[in-house]
Amino acid sequence: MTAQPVILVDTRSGVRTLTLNRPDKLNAANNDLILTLTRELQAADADDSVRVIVITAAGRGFCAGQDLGDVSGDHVDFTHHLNTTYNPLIRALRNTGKPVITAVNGIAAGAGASLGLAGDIRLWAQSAAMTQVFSNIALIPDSGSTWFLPRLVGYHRAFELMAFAQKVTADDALKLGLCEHVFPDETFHADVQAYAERLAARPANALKLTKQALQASMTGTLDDALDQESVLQQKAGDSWEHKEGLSAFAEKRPANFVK
Ligand code: T3D
Repeated sequence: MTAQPVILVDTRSGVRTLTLNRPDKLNAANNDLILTLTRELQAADADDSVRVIVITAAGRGFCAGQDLGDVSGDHVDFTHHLNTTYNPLIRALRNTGKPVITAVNGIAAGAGASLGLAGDIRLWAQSAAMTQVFSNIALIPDSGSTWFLPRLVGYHRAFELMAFAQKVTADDALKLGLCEHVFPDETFHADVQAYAERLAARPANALKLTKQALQASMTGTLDDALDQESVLQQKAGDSWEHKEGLSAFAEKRPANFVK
């Protein structure tokens, strides 16, 4: 029997969808899945036909975190493992200039929760949930959760969610700012595709520069941000996209940002 690919790849209307495909294990992450997803993110970043990247998953789960069947032995070299698997994955996701949508279709646990939080836009299915499950096995949150979560909900709520591995439902995630939209389960993947296609029609260069400015602002001062905006605005203003936007405004028609 041929082994199923751990990541399914599909491209439609400028949207590259990467689907985690270990549904029997709620898409728990083994090395093959993490490294293949990282490579596919880098490939999507390098492909000019791709304007938006979607990460989602097959079956009822999004990602149950580290595949616990793969963890054995008296001493696991966690530092090495994180530095060679999850950390390059989260960096590849954050470093692409293309918008990344994490489309959380079901339970997102442990490193799967971190992956779900790492997108530029987070879309959740109504039955999705997130749990910072790490403390259940006496580990600390990793794969970026200690960075993402307190910035979204504040230090104290992040600590409580982590300490008790509390499950956050989609409705609560929306209130807490852990996702931008919640879609019905029945239409989730179609709704995500439609949303991604709307995003793909937006000006790609301007969005890339916007991501750059926003990400730098997370660690800088207001003065840094003002300086950065003045440099990046020049790059945006010199683009064909900007000329098209101005022409469309003057001609009272929708702008066409897709060449
Ligand atoms: O290695 C390093 O470098 C450190 C990195 C760590 C990163 C991490 O992610 S640590 C956290 C690891 N993940 C977990 O601890 C989560 C374990 N799973 C759960 O707590 C629960 O499964 C869920 C809350 C995610 C979902 O619960 P539920 O009741 O909806 O489903 P279930 O029945 O527990 O799971 C369904 C199947 O998936 C089941 O298999 P079976 O019995 O039907 O054959 C279960 O064993 C499997 N599964 C779920 N999570 C994992 C898993 N198999 C392997 N690894 C998993 N993480």
